[in-house]
Amino acid sequence: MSRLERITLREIRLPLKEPFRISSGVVTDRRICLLELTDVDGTVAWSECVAGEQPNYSAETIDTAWLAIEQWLAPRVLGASFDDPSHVYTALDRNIVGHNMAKAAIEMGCWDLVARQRSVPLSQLLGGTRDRVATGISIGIQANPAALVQRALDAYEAGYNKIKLKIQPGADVAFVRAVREALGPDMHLMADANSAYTLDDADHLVELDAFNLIMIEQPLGRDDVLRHASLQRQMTTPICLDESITSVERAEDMIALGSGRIINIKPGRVGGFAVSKAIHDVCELNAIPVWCGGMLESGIGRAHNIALASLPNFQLPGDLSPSARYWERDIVTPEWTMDDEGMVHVPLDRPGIGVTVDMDRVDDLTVRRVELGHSAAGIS
Ligand code: OSB
Ligand code: MG
Repeated sequence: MSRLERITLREIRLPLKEPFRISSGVVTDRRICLLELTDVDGTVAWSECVAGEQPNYSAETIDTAWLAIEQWLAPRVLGASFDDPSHVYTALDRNIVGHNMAKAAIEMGCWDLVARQRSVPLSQLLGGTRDRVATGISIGIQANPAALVQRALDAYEAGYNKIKLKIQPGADVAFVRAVREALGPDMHLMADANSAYTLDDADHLVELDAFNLIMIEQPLGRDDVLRHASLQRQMTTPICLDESITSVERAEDMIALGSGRIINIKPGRVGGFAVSKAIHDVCELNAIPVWCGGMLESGIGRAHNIALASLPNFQLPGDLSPSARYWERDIVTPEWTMDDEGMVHVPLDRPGIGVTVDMDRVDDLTVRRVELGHSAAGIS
């Protein structure tokens, strides 16, 4: 990889078409941190930091990530050149605890940069084997079962290959039952609790076994694997872990303990593509299917997710909905769409992430910007 000269950090504000509610909070307007990475030859790459507005999904927020990137992480890579993008994570992780989403933003930007330097699509650089990825939708918590059924019917009509329903105590069994009855037995349905339950709720959660869900995502604590193993022994529905899997080691723990049978890989949550690939590989060896989760990304983060989801063990539809599901207008061209089989196409005809950043739109939406250089370049 040629030397990295500059990282421009930007915060943009992007309003969601409608608020997105999970058990731990609601998002109305996304505050998104974008990274523009420039190498010594003037090649430009992009990435997105998926940290949220509030520390309700993980400890990180856009503000902590901004600080971590500016103060500790960017100086590790600026002015450096790596033999291979898979080495960047190691450099970022040494003696810096946590901040996975901040690390991932830099690391994934370096993968895009190398893909562009080598003139290959990001999917190819990562080892992707698919040219289309099955698309699912994640539907936020609604006020009542009827409202949720309406959303689910709309998603079914739109052609999604999987429908994920956010649940929480008080909005679970009756809500899931109503959707299953409305959509029939064949639709791939799942529920995501975002850690809203404890093991004391096991008998209640077992009631969800009646609805033939393809999985239940993260019912228990965000850092737990032990109690999930106990719950999995009590439920027939496969458990999928999201929040709990922050490293390859946690994926190995899940497999060894039987805490779940599926993993949702979000590259931001685990520190980037190198760790995502390692988790993908360890799961493949152990016959654990994975799928790519989402964090309400703009078209830039979505491009990275889609490239990752083109790897072979991404066997289940990802939370990779088209741009129009989230935004009035995305910040990339072309916008992300799905075909009439509910598949998103992996851009294989262009180097890097495969979409163009709409700079006018980004400039319009930018509320904060900082340029990070290295001392040899005189702008540190
Ligand atoms: O748990 O998967 C989750 C969004 C924000 C925080 C956590 C989650 C989600 C989603 C969104 O489910 C999926 C998407 O980006 O469409
Ligand atoms: Mg989840």
